[in-house]
Amino acid sequence: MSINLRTVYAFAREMYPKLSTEYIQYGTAGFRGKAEFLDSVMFRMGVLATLRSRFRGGAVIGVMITASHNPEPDNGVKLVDPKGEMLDASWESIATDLVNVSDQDLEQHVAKIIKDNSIDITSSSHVFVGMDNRYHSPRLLKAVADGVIALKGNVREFGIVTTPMLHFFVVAANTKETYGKPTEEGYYEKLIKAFELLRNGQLENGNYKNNVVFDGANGVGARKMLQFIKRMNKSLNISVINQGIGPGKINDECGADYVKVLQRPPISMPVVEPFTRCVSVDGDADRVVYFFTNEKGEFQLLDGDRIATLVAGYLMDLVTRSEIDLRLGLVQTAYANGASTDYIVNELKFPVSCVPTGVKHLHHKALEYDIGVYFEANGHGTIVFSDHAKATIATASETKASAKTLLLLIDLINETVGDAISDMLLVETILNHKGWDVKDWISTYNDLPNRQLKIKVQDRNVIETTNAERVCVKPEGLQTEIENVVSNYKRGRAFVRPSGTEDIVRVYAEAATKEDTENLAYEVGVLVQRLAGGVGPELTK
Ligand code: G16
Repeated sequence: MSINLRTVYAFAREMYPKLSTEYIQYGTAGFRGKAEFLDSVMFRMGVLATLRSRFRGGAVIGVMITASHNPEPDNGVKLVDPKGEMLDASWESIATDLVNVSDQDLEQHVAKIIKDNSIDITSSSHVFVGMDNRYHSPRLLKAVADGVIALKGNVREFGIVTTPMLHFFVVAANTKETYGKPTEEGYYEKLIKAFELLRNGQLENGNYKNNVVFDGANGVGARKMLQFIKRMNKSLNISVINQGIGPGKINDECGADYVKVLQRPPISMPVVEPFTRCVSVDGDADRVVYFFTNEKGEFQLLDGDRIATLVAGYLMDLVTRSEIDLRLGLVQTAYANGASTDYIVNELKFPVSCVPTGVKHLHHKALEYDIGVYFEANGHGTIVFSDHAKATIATASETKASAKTLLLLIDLINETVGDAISDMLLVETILNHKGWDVKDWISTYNDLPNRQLKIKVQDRNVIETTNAERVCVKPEGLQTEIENVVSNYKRGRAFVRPSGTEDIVRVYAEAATKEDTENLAYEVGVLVQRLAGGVGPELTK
């Protein structure tokens, strides 16, 4: 096969010219921004994925077109490496350089990537592409596909799928179907089979009732959940709201991010009995949170920390009962509620580590354990099992029922990345086995009141952090001022960091009471506005 890099330039010039010279940065989960400026980014990511596939000996690389939790006008791209993880950190700067180079320099720049990484450009390459249901996604998908075609790679399009489905397909193909079949049906089949075997005909148990309300955020998760329902043997009654039909916009007043950050139910919530389990996923269905209202009509959230603690406790119990010796660990970020960390360390006696925001960081840390549980407070996470863990569990399952359960759980869990639907089915399984309702679940510990703010600044990169984002090192003086403010609040904790997906600075605060938390968040927000170039309206309490 002969490849002429001139073609890459020709495609770029004629079809995907760079419309803006503004520097674009690889963020927490790839590139993200206003959809109208992303055509050239997408074309170049098609090129990059093809090079990456050749670099990895022809393994399948995934490209997902989505802006996940962001508002409808935004779009973005997530790259999936052969084992289902996010693109290796060492290639993030290659990606950034590639999207920022001018059209004129593109041909030469691609030649340099090929040379620097000793890529055999004539070898085979495979790229899987999927998209969310934003109206601009098909246009951007075509740009990615053209990037692959420009380098004579093989592209397979999956159409509208959730992000975790695309991760699943990539791993399924790269493991020669040991992980599952790389098709939509293969995905549904694997998860539903494991879920129904784990249910074993027991639909209700103790306080556990077999009903759940599912907020699909007007995104692809809603569509796919409807497909699940069609294929499930009535093993769970799921009513889907915010299905993406009609005027509702993706993530607008609904979805996991809205529910978690604003701590309120999504739009279109039907009137339900107090304590009914409700679930919200985000626009590409890779994160999930639970919520309910109590008998006083008060909103109660069960976020990623709650899911992590529920799962960790349950897995530990199964491992103990199976009499096997495996190293379990839990990974969180600075956003984890202090009460959840206390519970994990003091009650569950689980080793816990804290890493920077971004599932890419959590996933890598979790791989250090035999069973690594990772969840961000926003509901993004999964569980990874080492080969040693899988083999040990398989052997034990010949004699122990608890190990048999563990083996089925491995099939239910989408280990490749956080998967809202798989995570939800896992939570439903655990609650069902324990005979728990949300009251039992939430009573395991008391969350500290917490609050997040989004602050607009001129340039969010003036903020730099260290120590897993818990300490701000720039601009100078901001950290000392934050510490001064925090010291006035009982159980106070606060940090600030630039978002890697939105053009804002995030403020997190927690304290002993709700009022203190609101005041602390406000005070820190004002500090950010004053010391980091705030541009938004003045903050009000
Ligand atoms: C992405 C990442 C998450 C991260 C979130 C927010 O989620 O995959 O790990 O927590 O962005 O990141 P930031 O605070 O930097 O904006 P998603 O669901 O938007 O893909």
